[in-house]
Amino acid sequence: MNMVSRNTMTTDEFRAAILRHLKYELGKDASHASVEDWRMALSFAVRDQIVDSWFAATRKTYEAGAKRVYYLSMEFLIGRLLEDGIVNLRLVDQARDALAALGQDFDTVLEDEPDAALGNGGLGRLAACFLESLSTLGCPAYGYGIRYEHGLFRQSFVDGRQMEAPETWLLKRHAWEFERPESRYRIGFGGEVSTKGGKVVWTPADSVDAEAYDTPVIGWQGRWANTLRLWSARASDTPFDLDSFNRGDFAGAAEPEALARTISRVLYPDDTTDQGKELRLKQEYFLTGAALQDIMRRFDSEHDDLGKLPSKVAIQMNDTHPAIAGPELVRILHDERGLPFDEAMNMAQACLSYTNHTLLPEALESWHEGLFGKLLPRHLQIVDRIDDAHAKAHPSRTVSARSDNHVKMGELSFIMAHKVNGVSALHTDLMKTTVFSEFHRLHPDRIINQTNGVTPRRWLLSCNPRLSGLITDTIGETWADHLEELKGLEPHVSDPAWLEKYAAAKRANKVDLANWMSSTADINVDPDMMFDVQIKRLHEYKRQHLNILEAIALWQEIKANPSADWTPRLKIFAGKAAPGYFFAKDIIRLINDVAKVLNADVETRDMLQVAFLPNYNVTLAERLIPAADLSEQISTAGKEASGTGNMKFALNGALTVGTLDGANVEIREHVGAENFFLFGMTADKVEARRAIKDHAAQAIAADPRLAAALKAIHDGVFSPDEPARYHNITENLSGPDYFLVSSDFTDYYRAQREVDTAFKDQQHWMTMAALNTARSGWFSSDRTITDYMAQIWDAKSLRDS
Ligand code: B1H
Repeated sequence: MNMVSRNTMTTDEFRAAILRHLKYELGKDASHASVEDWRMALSFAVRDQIVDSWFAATRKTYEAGAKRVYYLSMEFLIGRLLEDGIVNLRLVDQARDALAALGQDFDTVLEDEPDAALGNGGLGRLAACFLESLSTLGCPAYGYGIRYEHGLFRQSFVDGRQMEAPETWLLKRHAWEFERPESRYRIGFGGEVSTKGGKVVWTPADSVDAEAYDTPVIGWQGRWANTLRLWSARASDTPFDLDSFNRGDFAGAAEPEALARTISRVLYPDDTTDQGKELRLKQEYFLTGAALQDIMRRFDSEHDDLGKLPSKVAIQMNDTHPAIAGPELVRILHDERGLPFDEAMNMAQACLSYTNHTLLPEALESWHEGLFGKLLPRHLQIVDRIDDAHAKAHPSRTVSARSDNHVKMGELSFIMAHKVNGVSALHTDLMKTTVFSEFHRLHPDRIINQTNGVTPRRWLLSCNPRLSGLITDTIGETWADHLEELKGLEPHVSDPAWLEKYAAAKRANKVDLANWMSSTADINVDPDMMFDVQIKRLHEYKRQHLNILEAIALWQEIKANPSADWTPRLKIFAGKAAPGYFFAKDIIRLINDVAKVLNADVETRDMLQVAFLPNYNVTLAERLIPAADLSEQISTAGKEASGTGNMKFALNGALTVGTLDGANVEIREHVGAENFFLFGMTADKVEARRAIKDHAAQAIAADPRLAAALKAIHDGVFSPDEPARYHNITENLSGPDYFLVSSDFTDYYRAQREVDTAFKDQQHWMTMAALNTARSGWFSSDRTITDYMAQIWDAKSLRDS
């Protein structure tokens, strides 16, 4: 495989560049350099190449006077950047060889980089994949986010329980960002609104400054690079309080700076639950206010006609978290630039669009008007005018951005966006029929679907070199940015010699993972077991508890009949629970407790083991996905908006056991129903089932396996020191069971036994796996972004192709 070594830089040049940075940037002699020094020197050598491409892209954008896309997101889950840069610049061989010549091991140096965990889960990782695709496609774009000092907490287990520790990614040196002290904006909060000379003036009571840090985002083959601009909070030129300091009040003297900085201190550790906290609203306005000032400054530097704004600026709101962009842009255009209100509103709407990522009622943001008005008094007035204008234009409407003394951010976003998109076909349909049904009636052209995608550079080329090598050997090297070309693998799937190579790549990945687990987590497994993987945030709707219930039921069956022909299986879990989500934390503990009992059971452990790997993050995903045989996508139908892990698994040749939910529906259509293990209730049946008063009890009565598994938990089989530990879980699953775990159990168990049978025929299994790879090309985020560009942003590629 040679596709990764076409960059013109030679190994010798690369080695010289590393040594130069080591000496002059880091002030280290090679004989005394630590792994971190080598990582930094390597990163700087790579960064030099990225910066060249970055400047060229910026120049081209200015020369063309091109429209730019601005992706506003509270989360960018970018993970490690060094390998990404090396892969996209096709410098893998040179980097490996140059380090070897310097006596350093490439993989050890890569491992030293901390994950930038500036996101919770799928929404944040999607933003990162989108940035990479925007660069690969040569679309001029900025990502705007917050430079959190602490990303998502670090998870460990003590006695099976989740412990949270602060994530300190910035304590290690970070090679990728450029501080921009000159790009600093004041963000006001609170204060008064008055009228002066017929103009409305907002005089904030407090303010913080937002200072920019830029990270270049390199696209495939280094043909283009965009910017991720993250804002860091600083005290607004409050001079250091020397008087306090001189009086000995050292803490008091530093207080304004410390207070200001809290805004960018920490990422909200929440996924699909509403926090409703003042600091969160402050963070949202901090990001959005800074981004919009920056956007307007850049626009003004190039154009004098404000009317051109919608043809030069496309602003995407990643969920409602930056939805204050609507009223803020209206405020700028009306209050500051003097456009009549209606014109300001229309112009803002022409620039703005909104992606909805969830229909879960608890995740739909809404702010009490007291809090909202206290922090953003002018914006509250503007929201009311926006809502009035919408009401006037649609007198029959009953929906509103203002109800129950709240500002409803979903409704506000809908009104202020020219396009609103869902993230999978099913999710978009549900938007039209449920949460946004009335809006959809009023604005039938506004809601469109943009099924999510993932970048194949990180999620295949880089994380799975064995499979990538085989693909390149088979169909040539252009698939990495034309992922539909994977279809070209299909004719080879029926060739036993080729299939053997495919299987060998998977097996070698499993051996790597098994070795890694045995050295880091003391988990010893046979790589020929089926690797059955569920990795995602912990949430009842994602139903990790359904998975562990099935493990318990299977264990009981194996014990009852140990000599039957079982298919050996390792169930791997990873994922974090929001710190305040106690039920989810109980599920983690239960899985760990079950793992302890099952893995110690000499009678069954060759057939079934369970492992919960701590501190799930992007890097762990990159390790697990290439080694997976089975992908668990088992959410209650209608609840998972899309999922993106499901796409990564299919692309890497794991078969899915899943419900008809989110993008699973489209994955199944693409890979073929015969290459997908379907189970469970469909979204349209869920409500009727829930309406049955004793649905869980009925399901339990009808399935002795389910009853026995629940009883084992209830009796303390997995928590003998505290038998009642999981009664909250068993009572939930036998009573309200909102997420229909019990009702879906029987069919899930059936599907899993089908999986067992299929896995026994490895030739057929590998055929199905290879077909999953061959048919997953559509799930590239290049496809998604191409569609956003055409259907939402009206943006053009400037890349030379
Ligand atoms: C998704 C979120 C989310 N949907 C609130 N909503 C958050 C909501 O911190 N918060 O307050 C954070 C995140 N995340 C996910 O988006 C969906 O659940 C997935 O199904 C989807 O694939 C992903 C990307 O579209």
